[in-house]
Amino acid sequence: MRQAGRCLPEYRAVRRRVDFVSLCRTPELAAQVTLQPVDRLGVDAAILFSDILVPAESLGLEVRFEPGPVLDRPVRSAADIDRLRLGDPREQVPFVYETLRILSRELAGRVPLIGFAGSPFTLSAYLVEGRGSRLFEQIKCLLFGDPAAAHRLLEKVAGVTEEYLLAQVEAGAQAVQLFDTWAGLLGPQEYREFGLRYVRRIFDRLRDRGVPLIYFVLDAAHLLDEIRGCGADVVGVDWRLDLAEASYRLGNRFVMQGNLDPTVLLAPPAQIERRAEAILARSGALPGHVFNLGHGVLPDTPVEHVEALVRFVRQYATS
Ligand code: 1CP
Repeated sequence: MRQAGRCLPEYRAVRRRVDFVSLCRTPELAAQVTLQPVDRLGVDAAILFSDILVPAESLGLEVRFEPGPVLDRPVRSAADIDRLRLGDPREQVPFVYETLRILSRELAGRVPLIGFAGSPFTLSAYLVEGRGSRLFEQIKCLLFGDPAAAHRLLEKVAGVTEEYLLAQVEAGAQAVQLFDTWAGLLGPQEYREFGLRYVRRIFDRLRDRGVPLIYFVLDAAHLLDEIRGCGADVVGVDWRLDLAEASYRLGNRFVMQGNLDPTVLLAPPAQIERRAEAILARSGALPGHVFNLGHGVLPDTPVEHVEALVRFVRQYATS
């Protein structure tokens, strides 16, 4: 459950002392907050504490967080794209790998450790827009206005992302997840051209590393035929889709991850259990199921509600 830490008082206590970027860059602290949701909530996996914008540093870009990512100098022109350098993330963001090494030691197999990155399209959407956006018009202007330059950008971002993830596996990540949060803004044809092919390339490169490959796409209903060819082992979707129907449309060849609406966690526990049960009751027909939220935990979520959900899912799974 990504960003689960944000609803924890112990995470907020750490954040009162250090800003988000310093937290990501300080391996002992990043490892500490990675473990908080595992210890407090009893979830089945630990997800590296970092952000999808962290590897932007490997391309020579500066990012601030307020709390969402902001680039004061976004990538807008063909010249900006050609200026991006292709650094080795092991040298540019060594703290990510140190955090993973500390975590593999401390977890010692207690729960699997998941590394992650943004997809080339989703990361590029932030690099070009300069911040979060509802429609991400700037990246779309680039795709439609200068497709050749867009491909040069996606190519560079995919190259850095590939290395970034390979090095995470070398440092101890036991599964990797690619977040394609904004792919749903594309139509199927544009997704095939600017999204899917770079995702596929990354998963192809990681396949022989022997770790499960997870692909999360928000708002994916119109892209399922394409996503079938993504090359991952697990596909995560949000609550807008029925898991069994999504699995069928994906050819029943993926373990499915998801897909409780995180807003449900604001309702009383009895209602949370009702909604979670509806998902679990249908999961028997799936090739495999990783119960999760359909998107990140909302910051105002009461911790007791998340605890109640984890207890309920665990009980259901063993009953
Ligand atoms: O559990 C964890 O905390 C793991 C670490 C994690 C992950 C996996 C963070 C920490 N961010 C992410 C991924 C991420 N970051 C995504 C993909 C998520 C998904 O689709 O499920 C995206 C789109 C981002 C970009 C981002 N960073 C946002 C989104 C808002 C926007 O403006 O578009 C935000 C709020 C951030 C900052 C951030 N990242 C992570 C945290 C805990 C925070 C909040 C910082 C704070 O207030 O402490």
